[in-house]
Amino acid sequence: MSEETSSGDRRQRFPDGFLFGTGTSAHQVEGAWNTDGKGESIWDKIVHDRPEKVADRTNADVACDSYHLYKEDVKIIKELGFDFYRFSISWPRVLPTGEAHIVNDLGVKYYNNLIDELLKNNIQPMVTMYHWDLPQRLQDLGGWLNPMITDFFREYARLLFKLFGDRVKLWNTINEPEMIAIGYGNATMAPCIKLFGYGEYLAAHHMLIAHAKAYRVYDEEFRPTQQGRVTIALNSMYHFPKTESKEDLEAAERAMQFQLGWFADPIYGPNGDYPPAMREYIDKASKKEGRSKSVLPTFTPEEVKLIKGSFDFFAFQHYTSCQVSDDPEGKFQPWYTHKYVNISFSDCKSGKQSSHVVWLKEVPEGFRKSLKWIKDRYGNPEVIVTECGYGDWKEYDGLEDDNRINYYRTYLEEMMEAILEDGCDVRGFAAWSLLDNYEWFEGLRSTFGIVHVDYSSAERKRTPKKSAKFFQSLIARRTL
Ligand code: PNW
Repeated sequence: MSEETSSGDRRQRFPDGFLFGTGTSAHQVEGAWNTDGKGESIWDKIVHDRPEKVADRTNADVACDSYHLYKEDVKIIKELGFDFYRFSISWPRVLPTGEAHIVNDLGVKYYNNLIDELLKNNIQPMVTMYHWDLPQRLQDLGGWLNPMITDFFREYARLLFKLFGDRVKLWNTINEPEMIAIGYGNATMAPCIKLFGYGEYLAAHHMLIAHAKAYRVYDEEFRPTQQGRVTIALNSMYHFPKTESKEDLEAAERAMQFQLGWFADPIYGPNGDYPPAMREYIDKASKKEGRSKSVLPTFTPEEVKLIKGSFDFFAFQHYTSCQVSDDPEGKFQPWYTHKYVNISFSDCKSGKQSSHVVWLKEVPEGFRKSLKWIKDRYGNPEVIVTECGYGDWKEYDGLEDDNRINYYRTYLEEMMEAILEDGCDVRGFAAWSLLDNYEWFEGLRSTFGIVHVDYSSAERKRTPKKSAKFFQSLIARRTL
């Protein structure tokens, strides 16, 4: 066999033990929004009160109806051959008021059924505790701005470990804290609070502490007997510099620190603290704004100890990349608080835009570079890619979803390069999403599923797309 062939083969075969999964989240698929004692979440409330915020004015009252049809979902996951299923637990379904002293037994029963059904079919559950659907009552108490939330979350986490930890061995505490924080800054996500340049930092601060408290509860009370693994799920784009100038290179690195480093540095970094670029630029901006104190909070020494190292692996979520140039003036740009950067999606180097979802440029090499960034910055932690996927407006998506297949193929190729050439320790990959589900303020307009859901049928008929078959054969052969 020639060398070229053997390296070619090597490149295409996934490492032994590599795990393939697929994911959904509670609000996006379950429906049954007020069934069997479930409490109201902030997403239930906002789309009911302000339907004009949703692209097609739909809500998730029924969604994919997975609350009733979960057995069908499991059957499809099994048929496609996935090793694990990443789903989230709706906090208000288990604890209608958010506080742990009032448990909704029927909600607990639903998740017990789902977990048991998965295990019966040899599919490992990976559970996200919080995928954005905060109990509305906790929001009324201030949500993630109120420091009390860190204890509410710890008690919720403790209950989940106690109820499900005998069978669930992979846990994500919080899904994409950056996206949640944005809901307290520029209001593009529930709870849609406009405290731009302040609220997002405070919400993020409490999420980091809440995550760490949950992690420590596991360490102290459950790990010895349950032996599972716990982490937080962090999203990031890759930020390419616009030019090779020193300023743009620094701006691109700064933007990585501001997005991924915001949450990853305190947990995975050596100091248990926010990244240096955030400290420097936010402190500087706060001064410029005339404040006596920075809007970026500081951790106490006890909090540093709590947060630093609160992970068992790195759960990474990636979709797209962007292009960054330096902005010395730091002009106002929603999303990019205090970064002093200009960000552009449309200009991103080699990216291809086949999707109508504006932020979803296909830049597969950005995936490889992100994984390398994680390796270099955090000492090559074990990574599971917990979300990556392709969506389009539903009229352009369909059962013959070649664009989605191309996206997955090229992204997975780059992931293999990261593993084999760059030495990144990537152990798993979860396709987002199993189903065409409720896409937050996009409503049902854009679809990310590898399985089509027919919203005109009461039974929400599920039909695997071509991309589902792509995964089926990929998983069967463990080869690209
Ligand atoms: C994910 N980006 O968020 C969410 O976790 C899912 O619930 C959602 O359905 C999915 O996106 C598709 O929109 C993202 O930076 C966060 O490119 C960040 C990015 C993309 C998606």
